[in-house]
Order: sequence, then C-alpha cells, then structure tokens
Amino acid sequence: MSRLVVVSNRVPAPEKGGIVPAGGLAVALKAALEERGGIWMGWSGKSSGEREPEPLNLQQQGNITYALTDLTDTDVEEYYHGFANRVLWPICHYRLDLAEYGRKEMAGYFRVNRFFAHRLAPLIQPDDVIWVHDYHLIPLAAELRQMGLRNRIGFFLHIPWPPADVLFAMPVHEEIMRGLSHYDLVGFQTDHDLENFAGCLRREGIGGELGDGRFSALGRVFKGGAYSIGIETAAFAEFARSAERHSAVRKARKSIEGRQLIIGVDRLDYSKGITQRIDAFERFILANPGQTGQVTYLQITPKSRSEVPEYEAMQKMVAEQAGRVNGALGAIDWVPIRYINRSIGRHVLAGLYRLAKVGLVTPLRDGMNLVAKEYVAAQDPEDPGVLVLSRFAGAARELKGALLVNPYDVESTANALARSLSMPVEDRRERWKQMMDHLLDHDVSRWCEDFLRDLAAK
Ligand code: GDG
Repeated sequence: MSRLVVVSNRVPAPEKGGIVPAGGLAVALKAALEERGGIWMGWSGKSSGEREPEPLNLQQQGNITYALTDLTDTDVEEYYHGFANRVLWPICHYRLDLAEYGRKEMAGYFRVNRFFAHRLAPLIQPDDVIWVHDYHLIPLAAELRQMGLRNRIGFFLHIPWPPADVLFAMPVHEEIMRGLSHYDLVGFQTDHDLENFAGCLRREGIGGELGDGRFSALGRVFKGGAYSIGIETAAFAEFARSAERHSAVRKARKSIEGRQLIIGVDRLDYSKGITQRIDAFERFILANPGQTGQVTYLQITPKSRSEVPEYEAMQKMVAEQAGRVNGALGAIDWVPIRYINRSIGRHVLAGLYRLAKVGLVTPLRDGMNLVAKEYVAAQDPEDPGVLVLSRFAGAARELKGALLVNPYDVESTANALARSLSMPVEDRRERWKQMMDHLLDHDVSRWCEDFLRDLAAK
C-alpha cells in the first residue's frame, strides 16, 4: 500500500505520549496514516516574525512523520486572515457582503501555497498518495505539478461550494477553479456542492462533466465526488454514555434543576446563525408562556478567529443579545440562556449533548456540521432528544429524522422547538434510530476509505 501524505492548514500537533486531541477528523486521518505510514504536513500555528521560517520541524511518532512549518507575520496576515478567512470563507458561505478582496492578500495566498509545495516536495516519494484538505490550500497541487510531481493528489473541501453567481463575484475565481483541476480527485461534502461546482465550470465555459464522475476543465481531466464526512459514531456514543458519570456533567444536571435543556454548540462564526437562533428561542418563550422557567438554553461558543474584525464584533453582539433576552424574560430563579464563550472539554460536551432534550443546530450555511451528528450519537436510545437542524447544513441531506428548519425563518425554528419538547417518546425513538443507523453505517472511517479508494482508482 502506498504511503499517505496529508496536508492541512493546521495539524493536530503530536502530543507527548502520541495522543492526538480528540476530534473525529484528526482521529480518522491519524488511523489512516498509521496504517499506511506517512506524513502529516501543515502550519505550526506559530509565526517567525518577519524572519524566514526555520526548516520544517519533523517529529516521528510510530509510522507518522509530522512536518510543521512556521509562517512569517506577513504570510499569516495575507494568506490566513486575509484571503482564506476574509475572502474564501465568506464567499463559500454565500456572504458576498463580507468578502474583502485585496490583491495583496490574494498574492500572499498563492505565495504561501508555493512555499508549502517547496517544503513538502523533497519529502515525497514517487508512489506516495497525497491528500490535501480545505480551502486554504487549493493551489497546492498546481504548485506540486509545476515542480514535476506526478503522484495521485486528492483534495477535500470541508466547507460549501457556492453557485456560479456567488463564486464569480470573487475576482480570481478562474485561478481557484484552475487550482482544483490539477487534482486527480476533488471531494465535496454533498451532491449540492458538487452540482454547484459543475455549474461553475459550465457557466464559465471552461469545462464540463464527462460522466462517471469525471470532469474536463482547462485542459485537464479529473474526478469529482460527494463524500459526506462523518464522526466516530460508535466511539462517540460510548463516550457520551460514560460521560454521564463525569463530575462536571453531574453538576450541570443539578444546576438545570429538572428543567428541559436545549443545547447549541458552535464556533463563534457568522455562518452558524447564532443570533437568529437566540431570536428563535425568545420567540418560542413569548409564544409559549407555559415554558417560562421550564427550559434552559445552553449555548457553547468557543471564540474563533478573534483577530478578524467581524468576529470580534460578533462576539460582542451575541453576548449583548443573550444578556438582553435574559434581562427581558428571566426571573430571580431562572436564567433562560446560559452563554459560554470558551471551549469546554470533549467529555463534558458529550455528556451535555446527552442531557439535552433538543440539539439546536441552525447554521445559515454549513459544509456538513459535525455537532448535529455528535448530538445524535450521544443520545440515550431509550429516551433520545430531538435534533432541530437547518436545511442549509450539509448534514440535512443525511439526517432525515431531524426537524428541518429554515434558520432565517425565526418563527419556524420557534415552532420546531415547541414541537420537539412535546414530542412523544415513540416518535423520538423512531427518528433517532433512523439517524443513528445511518451514522453508524457512514462514519468517519468510511468517509476516509471511500475517498482514498476513489483517489487510488485511475
Ligand atoms: C468545518 C466546516 C464541517 C465545538 N465547540 C467545542 C468543541 N467543538 C467541536 C464540535 C465539533 C467541531 O468542534 C465543530 O465542527 P463543525 O463541523 O460543527 O464545524 P466547523 O468547525 O465549522 O468545521 C463544517 C467540518 O469542517 C468537518 O468537515 O462539518 O461544515 O465548517 O466536533 O464538537 N469541542 C470541544 N469543546 C467545545 O467547546 N471539545
């Protein structure tokens, strides 16, 4: 079996004792790397200031070589904060209004991809299979090809791919499409993303489908497919069951004092629809006064990308909004919304999912959304909670037992909350089982195997 080389913007740093921080994607990729032997390359997360970064930091652990590079301050600003997070991220989440296109940032993005390619190429053997992850690294294959590499190279996009009218608002869209055409296989989360991609090729007249999952564009032929990422379903279910004994989870159970718990868990990001969700919760209480004092909505929202101004502003906005609703609806012995603006341990998180009667997952746009899948996997089969899920999350294509909502329609989300909290246990079990069977069958290992199988097949 060929060696596997994974490249991603960030690499879960190998820790003492070789334990990778929990998280389905890291676990699955690590397992595939361990089985085949290989390299995981990416940015260390550190800056070298304005000095040229030191040579790659190579750390061997078992069968895996971790290869980490620092970046200069300018690189971090232009490549990471600039083009990746202020152009590609909003465009791919349909937020043209938030995209801040600049030539300097675009140049930094391509420059850092070239830098990655130059650092990676000397480590590559002729029959290595290379798997590149996410929007930060789209031009990497083209750079590696330029250096003469003929290996199989695959790409997986973790975020949505937008329709032509949205993508084409980005001045360098053709360069980005050209970047993708240098891979042997381009994977998207859902068939909708794949259709959008095919539509972009057609609209620009630069390519089209050849059938059988093949595309031709800009003088190259490559494969494209939908590979919905999963979680480690069975392991996560067991993890959640055992988390019930965790002292922090026991304390949480006590502190909600028999009230029904609604949970939301999202990185702080405008794509996650957190403000619309708080509005929906407020609407739900106002429309159902009998629920006053009977429910607690827990929103766990670790900070992310706080250096980007929109994210900083959002942090303030969400905190103020939660405070306003609590002030308006709360009572001396009832805080309707508990808002936590930091990361909590994975064990505690799993236990809280299991405690919650409703998993409220309402992004405005999301590639997949693993929180939705984790919430389902964490439930007690005898008394499962209900998943309220945005129709604009990739996960909605699979989780048919969820109550699907349009997150822009605050009223419909409020109604779904009311319906969830009064749903008879037989209905809840039936909906949950359908979703859980699917998730057991389509876990993250299967996602990894399916992608690597198709990448290997010529
Ligand atoms: C991108 C795409 C796609 C969150 N808060 C805490 C915590 N988390 C964990 C969750 C989950 C992960 O973070 C978030 O994953 P999502 O899939 O929900 O969202 P993104 O971070 O936006 O991920 C997304 C994903 O890539 C994979 O392809 O599904 O669409 O946007 O695992 O549990 N974990 C802990 N404490 C927290 O406070 N421990």
